[in-house]
Amino acid sequence: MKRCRLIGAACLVAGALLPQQVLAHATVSPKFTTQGSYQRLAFGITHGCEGSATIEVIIQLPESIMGAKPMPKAGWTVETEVQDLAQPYVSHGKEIRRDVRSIRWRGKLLDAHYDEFVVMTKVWNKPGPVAIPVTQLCEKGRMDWNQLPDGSGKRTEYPAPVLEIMPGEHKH
Ligand SMILES: [Cu+2]
Repeated sequence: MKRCRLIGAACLVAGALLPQQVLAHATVSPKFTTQGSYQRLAFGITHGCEGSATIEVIIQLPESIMGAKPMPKAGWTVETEVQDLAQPYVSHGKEIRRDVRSIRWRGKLLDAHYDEFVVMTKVWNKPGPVAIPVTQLCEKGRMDWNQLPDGSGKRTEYPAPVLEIMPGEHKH
């Protein structure tokens, strides 16, 4: 650390970036929401595949994330995939039997840049953690952010972003 101070600003920057690069991976923001609420989710891509630019971002939505609508993004195409639900639900008085299960953006994000992919959703009326796997395809290579903690307390290499649904009142 003393040596760092002597080297100055460049060292401070490196020190600040390093842990974040190790920990950040693919992220979801916010990390907490309330059961039954409408929630904007922003998925962050913090780096490419070992330096290679990201060209596709695919988000897999579990059934606890309902009525997903991706926000269009300049420079990127977006596609949604709809599937039959195991558990239909009622929204605005209508039974919903099929819902968006994956969203795919195609474009280009350099390793040196950061970007966010935004989805409007409604979370189901039940508290608990929800893992939302993200796949990142690069010009060279891919990364599947789909690992869940194994309970050992060890850090996983490719953790899935996790949204924590908290108990509480929801208003419509
Ligand atoms: Cu990472």
